[in-house]
Amino acid sequence: IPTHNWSSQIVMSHVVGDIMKSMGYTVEYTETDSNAVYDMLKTGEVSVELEVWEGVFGKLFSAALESGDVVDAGSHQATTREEWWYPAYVEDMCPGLPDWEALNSCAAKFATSETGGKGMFLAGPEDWPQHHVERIKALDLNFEMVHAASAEALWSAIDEAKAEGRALVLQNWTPNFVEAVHPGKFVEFPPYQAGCNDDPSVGINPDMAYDCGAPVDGYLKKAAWSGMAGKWPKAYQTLEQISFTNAQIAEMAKLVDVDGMTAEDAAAAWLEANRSVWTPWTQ
Ligand code: TMO
Repeated sequence: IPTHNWSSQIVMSHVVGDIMKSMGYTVEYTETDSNAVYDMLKTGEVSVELEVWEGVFGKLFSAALESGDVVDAGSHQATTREEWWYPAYVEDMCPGLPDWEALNSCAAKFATSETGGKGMFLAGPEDWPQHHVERIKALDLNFEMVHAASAEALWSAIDEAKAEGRALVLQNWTPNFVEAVHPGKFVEFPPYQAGCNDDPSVGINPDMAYDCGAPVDGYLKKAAWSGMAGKWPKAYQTLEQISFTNAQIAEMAKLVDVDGMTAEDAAAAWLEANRSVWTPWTQ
């Protein structure tokens, strides 16, 4: 079971691993890049991926399915959104938000020493391929992308900006613990439509792709190595039944990012508190 660099995915991986262990399976965790994992699934080097977020990984996942070596093990109940986001007080500093067109008129307020006169967009780590640079170009935004080194660096940037009353727009997503802790909103870009990230003619810029926002009710899927169902049929059956809600996933993130638990302890606590949710999946 591969783990990545955001808390809900790590906790969920341990939750599912512990469920598989309760069924008698042997489980090993391996920390991997969240892009590379789609190739690792093709060879069975990893068996599952528990959080395939449409906005960031949809393209990689579709390509992996086409290879025939990766299968779609179904969707979680949760729907997802991964998008530029700002803490609520920023709206007073940049009237017109959450509409994206407001960003350029206040770009200077988002500027840092790193970005000169341009606004800074603080993106997540490099292995979350969301094509922000392409979008900045396609929508002619006076912004420059800077990568945060980790998810934790995104959260401390919110705390620092808040303490200093500075404008900040950064990568965020839902479900996440952030919504319970920091009031704020996603930027409303031109709505996502099929093809806008591939076909220049689709979307408001006739010459460029990526001229749209991320899906607002994206899927969250489970993926598996195509050999899993044959090798461990019962485990695969359980994987197909596993389905977490937005609230459950936000809670998994909170146990680590707010309560400071380790992923292992968070998974154990979650399983203990939610026995009636997961035991039917093992039957
Ligand atoms: C994949 N992520 C939830 C970090 O956008």
